Amino acid sequence: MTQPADTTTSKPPIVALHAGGSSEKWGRLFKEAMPEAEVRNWPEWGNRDEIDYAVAWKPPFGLLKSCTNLKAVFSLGAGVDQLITDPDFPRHLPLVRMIDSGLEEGMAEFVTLAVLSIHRDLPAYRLSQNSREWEPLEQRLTRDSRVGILGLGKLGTGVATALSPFGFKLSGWSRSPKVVDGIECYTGEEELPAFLSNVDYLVVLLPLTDETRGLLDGIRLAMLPKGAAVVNVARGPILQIEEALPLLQNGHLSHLWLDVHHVEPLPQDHWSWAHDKVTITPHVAAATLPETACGIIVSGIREFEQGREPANIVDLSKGY
Ligand code: NDP
Ligand code: OXD
Repeated sequence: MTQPADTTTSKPPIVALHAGGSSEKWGRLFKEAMPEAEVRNWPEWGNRDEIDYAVAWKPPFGLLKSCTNLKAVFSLGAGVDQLITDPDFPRHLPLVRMIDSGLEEGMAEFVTLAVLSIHRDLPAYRLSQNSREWEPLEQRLTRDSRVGILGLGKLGTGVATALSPFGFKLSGWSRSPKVVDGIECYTGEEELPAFLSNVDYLVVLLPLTDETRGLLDGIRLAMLPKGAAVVNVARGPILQIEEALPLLQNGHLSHLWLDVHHVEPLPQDHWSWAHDKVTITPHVAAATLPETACGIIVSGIREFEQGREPANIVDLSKGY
């Protein structure tokens, strides 16, 4: 456990943002939500020793270490691998991850879209359209189709809730045992083969950790029933994409929907761009929107300032 820093000072906090994309909007909304703070937007971080809180998505390695008096780091993502893989990440500090209704809604929407698209053969119809072929395919019932969610956390359970009204058979896999109404729950490595062998559409929503990196190798993917599809919206390195290729080629896997990739942006020359059985999206399943997320971070900073710890502190020993 991290110790709450001595944060009970009267000095207004200095908050440094490294938001990537819409940083101007983040800066503006942050200043509105926390007028008492001094908000510094990257690259204008000024004297780094003065910074109290860093709020970041994917800062350059070493940047956080150079802020010597930080009280806490806030991840702009639900995942934190992009921060803690920095060998110089200040591991003694509390790291707060993003849990936000906007993110949960976005993910539920996106995975529903992906699963329904595959279930209703949209990728195949796109190919037929490209070659002007009128080729109706046999429709399957949702109640005969099984969706398995790897990772039954905040986003995984939200996805299950969104898919439930469609009538799919739902299952999930997590590290600790769970009982969730309407979801057949599997736990731990020993139950992974049983879980995989009962899944037609596999949704990957695990954090990237030492335990999950490369988890979906050729052997585990082959445990899926013939014709299964995989939707990876977690992190690229969880799926061993080169080991998935032969299974796509021999028809064991029917489709891969890849929102996340080993290298992002996905290199121009990667085979997956042009594969008929692969849908590529550019890591857009669920964005952290400043409109909903700013207030959450500000509340977290205020908790620290009052000598308390906010919820959602990452357990660095588990990596998520
Ligand atoms: P949570 O921490 O809430 O949930 C993670 C789930 O994975 C938990 O159920 C956890 O089990 C399970 N898990 C972790 N390690 C293991 C393991 N070794 N074996 C079995 N189960 C394991 O995370 P979120 O749901 O908030 O987010 C999931 C991931 O989604 C993020 O880490 C991020 O990588 C990705 N993401 C992708 C986005 C995109 O746009 N593509 C957007 C947002 C997030 P337990 O419940 O027992 O702890
Ligand atoms: C996240 C992401 O982790 O957007 O939030 O990938």
